Amino acid sequence: MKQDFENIVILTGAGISAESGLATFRGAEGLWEGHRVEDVATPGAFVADPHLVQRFYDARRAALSTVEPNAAHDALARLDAEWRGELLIVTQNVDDLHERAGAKRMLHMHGELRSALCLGCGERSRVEGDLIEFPPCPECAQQMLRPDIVWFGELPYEMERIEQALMRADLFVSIGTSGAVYPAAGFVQSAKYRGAYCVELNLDPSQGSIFFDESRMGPASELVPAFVDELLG
Ligand code: BV8
Repeated sequence: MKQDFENIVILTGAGISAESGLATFRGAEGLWEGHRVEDVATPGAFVADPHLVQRFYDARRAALSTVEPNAAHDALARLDAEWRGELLIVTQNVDDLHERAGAKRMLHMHGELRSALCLGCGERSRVEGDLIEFPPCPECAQQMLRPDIVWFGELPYEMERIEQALMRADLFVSIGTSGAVYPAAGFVQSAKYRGAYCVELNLDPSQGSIFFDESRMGPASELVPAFVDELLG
């Protein structure tokens, strides 16, 4: 791998948190924590059965206190701290493992379990416990808090900031994602189009593997620390 990179964009997906014990989306038979994605991760699902959806996200939020960042999260946090050029970690994950590992230059394009969105006033607020009881919004006191998660059919967060970073990147790294969901799955094509060197670190080839200059297969906890060592040379 050439070494004179300046500006890095890193896209992460559920695979980077798998070794911490959090389920990925495309596990056995396409069921996700026992649910079909369309039954729990769409605005229609929330309208149809708000309690099912709240319970689904309450359970995943509660699970955060039972897991820890793994060596891959730690390696990216080290890279974030030591990399003198531009760096942006764009995670599709809604867990808090990147920030708990110490990552700073990062964003959650699909929202966060630890955040709630008020359907009354539109404010986002930190949430520790459950939303199933519809607690009052800290901003407007209305009891209309939903998970602050970008569901299918909803616009991901900070797309402008992501596009800007992709325009300036000379290295794009995709870690632990199947490349199944857009717009995230299209970032490699944007990066490639602008001449970035594109590397994929994954347990098995993603749907966009053909767009990458390099695909390294294996568990993130092994591949990512080694890759960061290479970059920090
Ligand atoms: C939008 C939050 C428009 C939920 C998520 C056709 C073309 C283009 C788009 C579409 C289309 N048809 C429909 C669409 C739109 C849709 C889409 O892409 N659908 C897909 C199914 C085709 N996209 C959307 O709806 C997006 N919004 O398009 O908005 C718009 C425009 C204007 C105005 C309004 C709207 C929003 C999508 C966001 C949905 N929310 N997450 C939650 O978490 O509860 S998506 C969710 O699945 C993830 O966030 C991620 O983005 C996606 C894929 O999951 P992965 O993270 O990749 O995980 P997965 O299990 O799939 O793969 C794990 C990988 O890790 C595997 O490759 C595995 O090999 C690897 N792995 C496993 N273990 C390890 C490992 N790797 C390393 N080490 C290990 N140990």
